[in-house]
Amino acid sequence: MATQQEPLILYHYPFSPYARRLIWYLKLRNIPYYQCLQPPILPRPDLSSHLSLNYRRIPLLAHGGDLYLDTRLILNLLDTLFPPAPLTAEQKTIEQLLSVLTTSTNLFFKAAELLPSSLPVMKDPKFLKDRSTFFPAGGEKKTPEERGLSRAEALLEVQNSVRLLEETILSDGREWVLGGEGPTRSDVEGVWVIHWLLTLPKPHSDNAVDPAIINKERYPRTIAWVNRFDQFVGVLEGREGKVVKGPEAAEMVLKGKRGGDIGVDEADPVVKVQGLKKGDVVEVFPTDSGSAFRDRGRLVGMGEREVVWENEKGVRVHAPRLGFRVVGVKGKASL
Ligand SMILES: N[C@@H](CCC(=O)N[C@@H](CS)C(=O)NCC(=O)O)C(=O)O
Repeated sequence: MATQQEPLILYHYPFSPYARRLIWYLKLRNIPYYQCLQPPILPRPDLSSHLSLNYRRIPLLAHGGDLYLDTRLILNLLDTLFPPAPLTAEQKTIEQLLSVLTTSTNLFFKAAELLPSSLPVMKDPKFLKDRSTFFPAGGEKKTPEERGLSRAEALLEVQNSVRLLEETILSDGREWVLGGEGPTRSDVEGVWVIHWLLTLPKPHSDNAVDPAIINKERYPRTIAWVNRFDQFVGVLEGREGKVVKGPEAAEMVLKGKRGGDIGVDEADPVVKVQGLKKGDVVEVFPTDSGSAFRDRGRLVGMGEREVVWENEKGVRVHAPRLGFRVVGVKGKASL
């Protein structure tokens, strides 16, 4: 692993709810970072041309010459580089289960389905075309009735996650998920999807989430917690990362110190079934969304938590194992 002193560069665009997970956490922990702002739709030459990356999802975090994909892996990296106060086993369980609830289920896709057509971006043909192949069901043509039913079911799923919080972790009236004086990673893990929908500007938030279904009379603790969190992070001024342009960011990454030497675990089931070895050419891509955007490189490391490869520009790319496929490219061994 590169050293903690290597710069962190966050590639993102501000209205990405996934990116907010990281920005809030960086600010809560007062971790210094740079930010390289990206357009909300493709192309993103700062990544595709400058760093030879095909992966299309936002956000990404560079740490020296290592590029980390996916907020699940990135939050774990930040906790390795900047260890937080130790948690009890019970607290860690809450944090991890909230992460699973919001990042490893279909909750985000359901919430995205609730984005109302009143939002300007949802009227932008370029945005709609760009996203039509991003979501798993993006290409499906639906009648207005089918769309209405599907949105109703999506609302039910979001409501279910709100009720879960109301009836479990927040049920004793605590201010923050782990108790204590302020929010922690556990709050970030739990809040971001519902915060996204409820803080859309009016009237879009009411169009997204029917106020007759999700409101402070029905879910007083959860709604108060979302508002409390929003206010807390809203005043963490002066902690914004310095903005760097793509070419400057790329130079920092390409000259950055590289880590990622975790070795290839021969006992790993995916390594074993394909007979993968260090240096083999692999293709890696996410299986839940944006799966058409695939990267190739030489395998550097593979273990139960992450896969690491080096691409043609020498960037060490890290992806989590869950939700990503690693396929050996035998016979066609050039990058
Ligand atoms: N599992 C990924 C999901 C990231 C994701 O879906 N991000 C959305 C933005 S919120 C995205 O990339 N949308 C398509 C795009 O921006 O090109 C993570 O945790 O980082």
